[in-house]
Amino acid sequence: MRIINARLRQKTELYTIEIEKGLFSAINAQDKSLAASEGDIDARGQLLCAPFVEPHIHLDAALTAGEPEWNRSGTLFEGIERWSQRKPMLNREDIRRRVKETLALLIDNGVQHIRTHIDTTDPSLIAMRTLCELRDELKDVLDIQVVAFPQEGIHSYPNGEALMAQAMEIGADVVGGIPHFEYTRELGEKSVKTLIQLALKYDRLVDVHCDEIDDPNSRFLEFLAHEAMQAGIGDRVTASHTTAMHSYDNAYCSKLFRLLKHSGIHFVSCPTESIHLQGRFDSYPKRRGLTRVKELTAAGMNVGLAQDSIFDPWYSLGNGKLLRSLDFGLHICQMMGYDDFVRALDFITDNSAKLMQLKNYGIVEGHPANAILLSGEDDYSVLRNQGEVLLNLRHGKILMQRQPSTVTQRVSL
Ligand code: 17E
Ligand code: FE2
Repeated sequence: MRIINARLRQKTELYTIEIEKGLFSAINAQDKSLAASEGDIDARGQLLCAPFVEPHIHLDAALTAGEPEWNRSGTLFEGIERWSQRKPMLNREDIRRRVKETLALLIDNGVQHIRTHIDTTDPSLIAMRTLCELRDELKDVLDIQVVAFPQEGIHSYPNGEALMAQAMEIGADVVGGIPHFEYTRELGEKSVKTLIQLALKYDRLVDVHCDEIDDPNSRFLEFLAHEAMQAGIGDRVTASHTTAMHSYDNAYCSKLFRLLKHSGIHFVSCPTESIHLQGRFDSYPKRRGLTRVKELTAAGMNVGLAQDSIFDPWYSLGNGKLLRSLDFGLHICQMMGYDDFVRALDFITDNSAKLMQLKNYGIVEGHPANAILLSGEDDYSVLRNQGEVLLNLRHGKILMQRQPSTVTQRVSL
């Protein structure tokens, strides 16, 4: 199998890409005299890119907005309350149906690698069991990392710590946490210690909802980074949201960045979610509440962008399009320069692949033949036109193909 007339990121010439036994077997600048042959996929000069990576999404809650009640205040805290009303109604079939429907949206939008936070503050752990089951069942179609996420706290929820350990036994890939939501600062710190211990014991990655609040005094990030550094696992740790960093004093932030850099931890920001949930206790001016994506990136740290929610108690829009999250993120963080645009897709591809520690990611000879074809020639044009995903290819097989939309009629000008 062969893909011809493909453009690759950061390259100007056209490429021919050969696929054998599900792997990229040859990637070469295209000979001008090349003639198409039967069975070729003709990329028509469009961008062939590594699949999009969704490093932070709550699949257990997806498609439950309004059940049984809508989040009317638009705060994170009301979202947690609404979700706790929905939790007792969870069952395997309900979860499987919603998760599959959401995964279909993600596949249609070019995603093949997903990290999902699954709530462990449920004595039945039904969502955890069901997601681990689906992860294994669907491994030929998607890579899914399941995070054991204690939505109502590790030390502020009955048996919270035991439930986390149980989730690790069931097979969670990543240890989560929510220190800013624990009852006290002390319990928040204790929860970070506990989750790092769990990660060491079970040899898992870490991804913490950290300081998702506008409180400038919420400083669990420094604690997490330090604990990760002390344990020697900084590269295996991600701090998600860190929205309080938006409100930190610049002097404190400057000192904090030194530690963050030394620790080697990664970051995830969820632009649509944070612009919606944060700043809710402000009148005017209203804080944007996104973490400092621009400054973290400029300081050489790794940040991925994510959707967080699709039609759930926290966020009642969302459609699987990471290009939309990217668009919002660049605007809100004022990353609107030429240099930002020409590498923009890093935020929804390589950066997130790195924090998820994906192996063999990228269009490289010998790697699994996983790629998407985007309408647009490069990062800039795909971003500007919110390019469509025309093809989603995994191990050389087509997961999804779409006819590009075309205007069929236009007034003469
Ligand atoms: N739970 C949470 O604590 N924060 C979020 N942004 C979502 C769920 C979506
Ligand atoms: Fe989240």
